Amino acid sequence: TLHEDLADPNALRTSFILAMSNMYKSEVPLYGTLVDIVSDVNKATLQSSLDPNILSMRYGDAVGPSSRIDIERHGAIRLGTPHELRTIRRIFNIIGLHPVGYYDLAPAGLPMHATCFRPKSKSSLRQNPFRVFTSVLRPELIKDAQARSLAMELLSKRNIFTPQLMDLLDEADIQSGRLTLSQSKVFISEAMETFKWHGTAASSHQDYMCLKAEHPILADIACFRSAHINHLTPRTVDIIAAQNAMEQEGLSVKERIEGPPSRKCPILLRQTSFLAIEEPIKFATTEPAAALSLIQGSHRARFGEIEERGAAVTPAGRALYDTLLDEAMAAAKTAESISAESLDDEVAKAFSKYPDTWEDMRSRDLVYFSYRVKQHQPSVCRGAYTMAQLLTDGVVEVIPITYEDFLPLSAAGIFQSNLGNKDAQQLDASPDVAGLEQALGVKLSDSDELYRSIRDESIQECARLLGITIE
Ligand code: OOG
Ligand code: NI
Repeated sequence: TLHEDLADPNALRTSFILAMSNMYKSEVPLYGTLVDIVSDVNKATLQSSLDPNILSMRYGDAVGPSSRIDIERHGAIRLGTPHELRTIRRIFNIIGLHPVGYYDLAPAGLPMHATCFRPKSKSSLRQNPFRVFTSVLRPELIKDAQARSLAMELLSKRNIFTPQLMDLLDEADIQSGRLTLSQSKVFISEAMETFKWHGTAASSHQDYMCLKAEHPILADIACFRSAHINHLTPRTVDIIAAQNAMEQEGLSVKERIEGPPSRKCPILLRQTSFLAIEEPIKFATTEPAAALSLIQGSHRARFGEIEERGAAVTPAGRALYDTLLDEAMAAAKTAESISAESLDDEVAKAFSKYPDTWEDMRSRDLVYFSYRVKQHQPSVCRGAYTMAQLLTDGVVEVIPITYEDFLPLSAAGIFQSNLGNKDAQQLDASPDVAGLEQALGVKLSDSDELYRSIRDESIQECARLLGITIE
């Protein structure tokens, strides 16, 4: 029957990211350099740290026989319309990626909002945690009416999906969201058309310049024939070592590392990037003298990025993170601007108030942990226990749950440093979760619920294995 040869979304995700990685490497050769640097740093770091316990606490899923780190990437795409977003959702569903969380980009001066497409379950995350930061234009936030209608007109004319791809999406709809193995091969190559770089623009040079003058992001979205993958980010276990290695290779690295400061117990996400590259692009021109010809221009949007992932934090842990980061920003702010060095100093100072041992963070419920029964645990009698008791008695051990999402402030910093407009004005707009969900055609998942259920399931599993109740 049909269902016998439906492709597994997790396996398909791996083929998909390999295809994307190869394509991006050929488009942006520096990405290949970056992947090599990160892979060398990861190997050296994981081999030099001796204590396997410290390793697995510090790097979580990145270590051990089923390590996912070599394959782990995140990408970013910027979309123009609700229809594009909904179609992207249908594509990603086939490779097991689902929209999680809402990111408001208006405070960063961008007329956009975003979600993270990623796997949701523990087992699919373990197999391949590929995620894509997917932003979409909110035209109502474009101030200039002429630029707004130009962007809308260009977007209404473009089609970033091939007809074969659209057919396969319809097929998947009647096969419970899956494709057969032979359909999958076509699917991957057709999907790459949506994400690859097309050498000719979808607009004239004049229109490009007009949108760029209003906001560089508008030109990047509306003037192209595809949702070109903006960057593909490998995960490093030591971002400082990787950053140093990038500098040694002569890459012009962004001024500072975004996110929390360096810590004994890493939390959330630290990121840095090298600056966007200038890429040649041909534009149609509307000038009569040059009728029907193409003129050579260039575009700067795509860049290389690396990230170091730590533990996922609870709402309390996140509130403390936000408060301390705000405190540091306020302290570092002089009349005109914030310098990278003074911000780093202030962040380090402010974060001395963030507990930095796993046990402190666990007892104050700042971080999500998963629990497991120790290999050689003392035997326990039936009955009811508290988790604290089981930990003290050495029956159960904890491992921090890796943060699988993004940080909007870091995203804003990354966006801005690469668009070259540092002094972006905040847009005065409220978030529009309902609008994003309507465009997607599904509800957004809540990342806290996902982390909580991974934690709670691990506790139930401990209780089951030990034959006890845990309260
Ligand atoms: C997305 C920037 C966000 C990250 O790692 O925070 C991002 C973009 O530049 O389109 O990728
Ligand atoms: Ni990124």
